[in-house]
Amino acid sequence: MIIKFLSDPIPSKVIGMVMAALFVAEPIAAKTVKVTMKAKENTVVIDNKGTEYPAWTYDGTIPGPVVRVTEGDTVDFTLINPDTNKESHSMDFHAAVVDVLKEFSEVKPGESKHFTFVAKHPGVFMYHCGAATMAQHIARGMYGIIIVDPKEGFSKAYPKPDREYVLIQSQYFPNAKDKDAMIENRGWTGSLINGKIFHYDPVHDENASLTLQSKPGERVRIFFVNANINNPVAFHPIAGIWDKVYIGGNPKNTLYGIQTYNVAVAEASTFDLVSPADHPTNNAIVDHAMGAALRGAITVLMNMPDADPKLGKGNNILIR
Ligand SMILES: [Cu+2]
Repeated sequence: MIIKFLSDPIPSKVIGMVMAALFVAEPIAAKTVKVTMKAKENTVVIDNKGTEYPAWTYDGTIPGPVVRVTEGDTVDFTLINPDTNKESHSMDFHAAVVDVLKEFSEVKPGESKHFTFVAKHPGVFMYHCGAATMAQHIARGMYGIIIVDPKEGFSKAYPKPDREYVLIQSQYFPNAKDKDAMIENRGWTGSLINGKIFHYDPVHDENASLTLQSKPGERVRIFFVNANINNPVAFHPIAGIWDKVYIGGNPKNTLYGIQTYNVAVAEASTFDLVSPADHPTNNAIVDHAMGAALRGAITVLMNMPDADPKLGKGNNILIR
């Protein structure tokens, strides 16, 4: 009977139904993502020539680790504050809807804190330490990004990018103890991009060895966080136009053909850039506020045929 059925010609309608079923996107099952971070009061290097700075960090680096989940996932988070630290620290995920006095409260040295939240809104969000004095805890390095990918996945409105990069900008205050300067916006001498002044800009810094890379014509998606203490960022791709800007990183909030997008303090948004396909080009992705650009907020994106195939993919979206 079965053999007979298989030997019959399969009606084209059945083939059509099977093909349709294959191409209907399965809703992604929500999962629980465990994230553990350790507050560290450690020295980091804040420029390409090796200048050291007494930072406060998540897991030892500025910025902290990239957290990436899908809309609907539960984030199961633990913050460890080792007894070797001097300060209390905390975690404030902007992707969470919880109780500031409970989940986000300070954790003393020698203690740890555990909480969970559901990432209900797709987008890109800042996370940071909220322990007093908050300006100092952020300025000294306790911030990072959480990406909440939309559960619908990619679509015509939110196309699959060829490369993805994280850029997080912050103000550098060389006097790590001067909280008043941080609050009053005095004495900042650098703009950090992913923790370093002119991190990806060999044009303005002879010690810089890294750039962002893509192939001509590729869609490059930038997840950008403004982790400045006080200043907005005029985010602009020199020699390009943002093909799309997803405000807050949510595809439902899409702008088209934007030259400069003003990113508020603690705002994060997603930016798509598509270079000409027929020849190599370069972009300089800047904070067009000159006081920030010339203090370090310039990132070179090279669009060239021999772009490193590993950059902007997998774990290489935040280049260190
Ligand atoms: Cu802290």
